Amino acid sequence: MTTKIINFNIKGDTRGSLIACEQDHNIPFDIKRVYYIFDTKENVVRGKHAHKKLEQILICVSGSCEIKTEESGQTKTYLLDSPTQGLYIGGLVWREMFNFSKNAVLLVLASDYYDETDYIRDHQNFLELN
Ligand code: T46
Repeated sequence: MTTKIINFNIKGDTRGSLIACEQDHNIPFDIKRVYYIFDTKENVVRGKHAHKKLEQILICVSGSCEIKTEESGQTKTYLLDSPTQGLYIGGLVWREMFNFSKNAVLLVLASDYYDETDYIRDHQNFLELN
């Protein structure tokens, strides 16, 4: 299985909450890139691709969104609505992100730099490799 929810430890005190993401501690890969997705319009579906090698953790640090994953003929839908949870996606997994709330900010930690050659954007091609 190459998708799983990671629950982060909260460093909370009377002032509020803080979560630290640390490579090799609560993040199971070296973090080479961080990006975030925000201001996604209503009814938009993002993603619609798989990666050959990239590992990522998706954290909805504000608002909510849903992630549909597909691998080995199985689909799962995850609701990300808390900054205390991350969705790990590794390997050959088709992913679609949808139902973004107005204030949604999806933070992504990635194991490698941006590389278009690592993307599989054709679903039929993905099914043949999966
Ligand atoms: C993924 C999901 C969760 C860059 O120039 N650098 C980057 O690091 C990224 C991620 C994208 N871009 C460019 C490429 C496109 O021109 O930004 C534009 C939007 O990227 P894309 O259409 O791939 O975005 P999403 O939201 O469909 O997918 C992204 C990631 O690309 C992908 O790896 O797994 O978020």
